[in-house]
Amino acid sequence: MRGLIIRSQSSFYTVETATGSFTCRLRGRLKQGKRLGDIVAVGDWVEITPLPDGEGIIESIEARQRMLSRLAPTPRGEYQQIIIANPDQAVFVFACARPELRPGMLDRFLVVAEKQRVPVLIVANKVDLVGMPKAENLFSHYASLEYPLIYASVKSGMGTVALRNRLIGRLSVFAGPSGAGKSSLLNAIQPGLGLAVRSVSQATSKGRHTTVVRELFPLSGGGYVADTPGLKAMALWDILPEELDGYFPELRGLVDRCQFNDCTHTHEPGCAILAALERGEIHPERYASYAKMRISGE
Ligand SMILES: Nc1nc2c(ncn2[C@@H]2O[C@H](COP(=O)(O)OP(=O)(O)OP(=O)(O)O)[C@@H](O)[C@H]2O)c(=O)[nH]1
Ligand SMILES: [Mg+2]
Ligand SMILES: [Zn+2]
Repeated sequence: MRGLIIRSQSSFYTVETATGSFTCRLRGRLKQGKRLGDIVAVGDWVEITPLPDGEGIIESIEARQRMLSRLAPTPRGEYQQIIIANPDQAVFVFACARPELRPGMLDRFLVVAEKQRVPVLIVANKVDLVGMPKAENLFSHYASLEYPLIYASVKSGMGTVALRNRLIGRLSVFAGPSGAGKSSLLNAIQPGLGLAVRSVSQATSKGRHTTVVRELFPLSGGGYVADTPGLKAMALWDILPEELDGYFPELRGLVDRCQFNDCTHTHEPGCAILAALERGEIHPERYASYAKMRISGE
């Protein structure tokens, strides 16, 4: 029987199938051998053998389409921790004000999503606090990079229908600074949902090693949402300095035109990116984010 892992708690997994949900453990042989990463995670599709009393055994795990993961250094080598398996999109919620937008933080999130090949949706929330012209001033260049962008206000109701439509039928992982309005948006979409997510993220933030998603919340129209515990998941940094330009959509098409093939695009002569910046073809704040990450190497 095929099912989706919607919750994990120590070595128990809740698997949702066409005929209900089962509390499952992993078949012993899946745990054998040298392990350099998580075997299974929330968001994985698995094959189970049902047992009486709503229990079951996970027999096999389907290949993942994609995942958010991090490499954690251990004495035995790098361990791949899976934050969530098979997300259809990462929804980055940032406020126009309260808290003030930190573009560098959004750019870091976008780089991580690009690296992990997870499609992105940006939500610019709290438009009511600043008005549309200011909101567009802050966010519109992300839309020109072809990131889908929704302007929203929980207060006025702006954008909540559009957001709901983008969530239905998909597995979405939410992230963003505390106070940006993730829980409020989820409540606007489905009453009680934000509260459910919030109580879990508050509970897990007390734990020490809780960077992974523990639970998917179903949407009444189909699909699931997950909250990332705090910002830890998106602050992960396994990116090599020389690959960074590939994770900026507006830079990656230009690098072939730089004079030096090891160009860092920070000071070199004949740099196509610096020239494009000079011509006003690259947003200065985006370039500043790139340069900061490139120079600090994190
Ligand atoms: N003015 C205004 N306030 C909002 C809006 N959306 C949320 N808020 C308020 O912002 C505060 C924080 O909202 P939350 O939904 O708890 O933010 P969060 O992103 O879930 O924060 P964490 O759970 O801490 O990560 C609350 O007081 C909300 O009422 C909005 O569109 N406009
Ligand atoms: Mg919240
Ligand atoms: Zn260059």
